[in-house]
Amino acid sequence: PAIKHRQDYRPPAWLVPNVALDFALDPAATRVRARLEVTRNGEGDAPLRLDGDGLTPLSVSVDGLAVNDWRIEDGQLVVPLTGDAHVIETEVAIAPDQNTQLMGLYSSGGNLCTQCEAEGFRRITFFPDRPDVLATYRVRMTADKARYPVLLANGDPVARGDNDDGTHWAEWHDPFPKPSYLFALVAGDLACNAGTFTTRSGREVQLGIWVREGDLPKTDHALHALKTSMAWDERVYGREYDLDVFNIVAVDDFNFGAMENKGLNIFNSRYILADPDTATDYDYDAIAAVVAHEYFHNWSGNRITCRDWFQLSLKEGFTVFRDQGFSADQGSAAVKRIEDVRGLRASQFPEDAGPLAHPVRPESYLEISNFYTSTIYNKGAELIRMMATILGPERFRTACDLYFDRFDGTAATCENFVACMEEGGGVDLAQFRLWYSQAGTPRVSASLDHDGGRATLRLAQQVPPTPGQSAKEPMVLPLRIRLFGAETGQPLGPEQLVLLNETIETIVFDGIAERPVLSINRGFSAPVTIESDRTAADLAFLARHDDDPFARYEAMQQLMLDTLIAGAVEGEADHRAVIDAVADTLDDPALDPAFVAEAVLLPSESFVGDQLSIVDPEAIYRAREALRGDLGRTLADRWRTIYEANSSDAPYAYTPAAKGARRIRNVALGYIAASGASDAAEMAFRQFERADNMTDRQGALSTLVNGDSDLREAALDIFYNRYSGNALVLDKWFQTQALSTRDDTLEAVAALAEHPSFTLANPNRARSLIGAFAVNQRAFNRADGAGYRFLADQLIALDRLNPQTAAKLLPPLGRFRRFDPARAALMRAELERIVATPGLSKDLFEQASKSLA
Ligand code: HT7
Ligand code: ZN
Repeated sequence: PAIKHRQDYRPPAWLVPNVALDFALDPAATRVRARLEVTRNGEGDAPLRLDGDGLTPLSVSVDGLAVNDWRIEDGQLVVPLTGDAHVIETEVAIAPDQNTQLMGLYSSGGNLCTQCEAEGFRRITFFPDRPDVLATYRVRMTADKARYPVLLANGDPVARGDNDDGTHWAEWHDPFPKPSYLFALVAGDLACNAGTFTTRSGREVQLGIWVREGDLPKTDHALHALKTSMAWDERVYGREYDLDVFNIVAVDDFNFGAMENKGLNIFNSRYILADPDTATDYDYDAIAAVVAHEYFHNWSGNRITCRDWFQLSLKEGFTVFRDQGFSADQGSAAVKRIEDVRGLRASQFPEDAGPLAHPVRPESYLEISNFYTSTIYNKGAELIRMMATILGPERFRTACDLYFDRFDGTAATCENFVACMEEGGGVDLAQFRLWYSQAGTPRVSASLDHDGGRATLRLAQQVPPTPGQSAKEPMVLPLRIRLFGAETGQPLGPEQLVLLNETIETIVFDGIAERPVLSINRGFSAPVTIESDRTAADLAFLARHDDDPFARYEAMQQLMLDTLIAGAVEGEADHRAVIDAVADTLDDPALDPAFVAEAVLLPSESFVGDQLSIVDPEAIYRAREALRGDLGRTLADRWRTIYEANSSDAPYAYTPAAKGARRIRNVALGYIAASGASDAAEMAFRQFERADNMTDRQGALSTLVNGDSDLREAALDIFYNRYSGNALVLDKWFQTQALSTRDDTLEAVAALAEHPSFTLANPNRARSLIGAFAVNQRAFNRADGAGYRFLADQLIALDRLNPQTAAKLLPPLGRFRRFDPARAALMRAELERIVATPGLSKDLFEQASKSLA
């Protein structure tokens, strides 16, 4: 298969200003007729090339006359054309019921829906399926009325009617030119939670959240989040919605979280449906964030789209940055930042340090679906955040306005965005652009000397080599820095923004009488790793005194990390500094419980492993369990007090205060269990039984599944029976077991893969068991290699159904360079087995072969 290179971009030879589509919908055989008005773009006599994937034309006509001088080349329909403007009509037949890849037009839960990003439209009809071909769409669809009473597409409804044969039809028109990846239609038996939103210029928008009738009571949170997002984008970015209709449809089978199709978002139902009995606080937060994300794409993605897929982070990085800002404004900004950084470190940092590392603007790809990565999304968002930090809020807003005004209605590039930041912000970002082209997480070493009233900070940066990029230039790293007096605990001067842009730099602070302690990368102002010479005492000091909540959290994490590494490497460690710092944090009445809950959580086993050149999963697990146990026992009274103080008989409320109480309470329960207390399982089971909400029920279940009490099986059975009709909650049942720390987790997971409720055909279910197991560091990396074999078997089976989902689950196998030779050989062998599998998709082939390279 052909590798695509960013440098090979050429403008399209033909444009398609207008397209009309006519669907005769049927799950077994849908007929699609397409009428394309095409115009030559520039000079030359290139034939018209229309992308197709698995399509065979039933007919082709040019300017109303059937032609037969067309040919199929690599799936493309090639039509010789003599003039500069023509009308091309094609007809194809497709089978949504057979579409297990969930790309193009497919069936989910008896309804028909589409997913076209990135290259799914070519599975529906022949078209120049590239994001820089913008067309207005007119869509007509006909379907059986009893089976598909609701017919939706992009834009505004134009007309509808009934036919004599039991079918009905609807026509939709989207006046905004859009790329094919934003096309959508839905035909189904759906109910609507309807609302309205009046834009700041006074236009009333009809909002609809479409779901199965029985799920209607679970849609209020999503509808509320949508309205809140619309108001937020007007207030914070000055962006108003532009159509009269905004519909969201929830489907159960979906490869991703959601899709921002113009005026018709299609969502994975897990990011729409919520009620206290079935959704956790985490789910509620995620629903609001994803609803906001997709809505914000209307400007950052739809009104301004990407010129080519190498520019994907233009829309995704910016939109993640926007949704992070939205979520921060809904509750605790500090906790949101901590969660985002934890997510970045859990997925993007390992990606950047492994065989699949790539720049935020990649140079090449085999399969674009493999590039919907944490680097494109989350590191991309960090790049925008750094530019916002460098510009400051007002100039950043001016620069965003410039970008939206200048590129509205076009397909733009990352370079266009940075140029607007430069022009609108009045700054030079020449060197900053390296963030788009250089992969790898920069490492900054920081050492602070103090001598005779002068503090000298020495900073050095290093960007590690990554595949295809052995030598790196120094980058611009915006580091928010402040010094604190070690005796007084007071800040020694204001915070400074240091733009580190050399390999080595020295910064001098004069008039520093007291020994200073360094607070650096406050708010995680740059997505880098800091290595400093701060002692355990310095870190403990910052954990108590730093006035930046993120830096306070970070100091605590570093202290914990150093202790865990010592424990893993040396077999034992002194836990006192961590225990004292945790005790002080628990005792500080000024702190928000939600923040405390984050601050007292130990770094994950995987994050500890990421700091070591060779990961010893057993040693890390033992060191972490030892520290958890010690914290649990030494602070036993505090955990119980916190547990009781944050218990309440009040009914579930999704408020910041109630969420914070549930969070700290469940963290306390975890420590009580870790202490080995004899009543821990009873406590957890009591919570499990009495809970009126999924946050507490799942929190209790997660504690129980790690143990061996009889109550474990009882709770799992109760949970399964209670929710056997609810797919999203059953996913939690599978996932919780796959994440268990027990020795027999692999055997349990293998048995669950044979469970009647398990299927690889549903991506949520596959991810909940297979995906969760593969990130369970100890269980997956069992010394006998059985975890690797299990994952490879599952991926090979899944690849036959859904290559995209299979490819997304492969990366844990590619981490073999970080493990001992015996494990590394076992992992490599499984990767080689995958690559050698006949009929492998290019999705899985690309991930596996790059992992081996
Ligand atoms: N822009 C959307 C990406 C997406 C996607 C990509 C590949 C395969 C299936 C997909 N479904 C949605 C989601 C987003 O970032 O908003
Ligand atoms: Zn997105």
